Amino acid sequence: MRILSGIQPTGDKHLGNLIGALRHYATNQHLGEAFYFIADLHALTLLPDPTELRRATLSTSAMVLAAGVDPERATLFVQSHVAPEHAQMAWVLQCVANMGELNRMTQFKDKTEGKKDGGSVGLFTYPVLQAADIVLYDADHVPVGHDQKQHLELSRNLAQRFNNRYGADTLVVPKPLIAEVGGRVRDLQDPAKKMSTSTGSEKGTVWITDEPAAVLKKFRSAVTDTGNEVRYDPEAKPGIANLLELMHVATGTEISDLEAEFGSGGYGHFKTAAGEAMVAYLEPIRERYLELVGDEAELERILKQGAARAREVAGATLERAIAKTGLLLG
Ligand code: AQP
Repeated sequence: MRILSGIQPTGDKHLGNLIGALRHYATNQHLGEAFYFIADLHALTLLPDPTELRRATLSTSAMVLAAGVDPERATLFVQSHVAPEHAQMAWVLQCVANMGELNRMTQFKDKTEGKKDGGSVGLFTYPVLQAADIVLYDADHVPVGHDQKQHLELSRNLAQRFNNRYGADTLVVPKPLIAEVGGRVRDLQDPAKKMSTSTGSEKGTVWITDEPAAVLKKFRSAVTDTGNEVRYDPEAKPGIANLLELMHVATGTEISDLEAEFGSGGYGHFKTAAGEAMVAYLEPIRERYLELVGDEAELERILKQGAARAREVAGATLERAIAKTGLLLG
């Protein structure tokens, strides 16, 4: 089994990133050969400040390691360290993709809403680069949050179309790995929305690096639903269901047992308990992160080692795919 997943260096990471993606990186590295990358080419689509992009690439690497990825077991690398392979594969897949299917990508629509210039071309073709990232590593499983389901479906379609045109089994067709619980962590102030770096509310977004007091405060002021019964009902009680899922991840206690414990005790008591559980869950990750982020030389060593392994695998796949297209290999 080959697993691949990427995360953008967009500054601090939130609970959605941790629970929807990062915590699975650590567990999935034991299921097969895992490749995890810091998606700085993707981050460039929003033209971040160059100094900040460099800083965030290292800090996000530290966060992936703090979440439990072992660089001796999994390959951790920065996407731009393998840029020639990713960009070439993306070009080949852009020629296979069509405008209609890219026009349907909801994330592009969300991110360009209200923008007079319609957003960058890179943002539009972002899902094709993502497909290239995946097929280059022959990844059959891609752990992501629910928000990436549509992009994964596109990756599958592009890989299949490439294979139909150029030869069966040239590219591995990937499958998403989405956890049933925690695949969509919601904004604590607006449970109708996902917790998000770019569109979330400050009070409703819990950063992994938040101080314990800030985490507790955000949980205590979480928007809940009408009524006062702590019951898991994502349709009727999305705020409470979100908190129950978060507490389940933080403690390992089954949601039904949490319902039994907190059912009639009132929302206030439950929110405080959920916040305290999250503080305890985040504390070791936060501590490890602070330790790692201060050691740039070690981070650079790990990333260099990862890039060498990534280049080896990506280069071989690219050669195999390009040879089928009729392009003359140099
Ligand atoms: N709310 C979420 N619940 C569960 N999973 C989530 N992910 C993101 N939000 C949630 C998962 O985190 C991984 C990394 O996402 P990314 O590289 O897109 O990182 P980002 O841009 O910093 O995170 P956001 O918040 O997703 O950015 P916006 O909303 O601004 O685009 C992915 O596997 C994703 O599914």
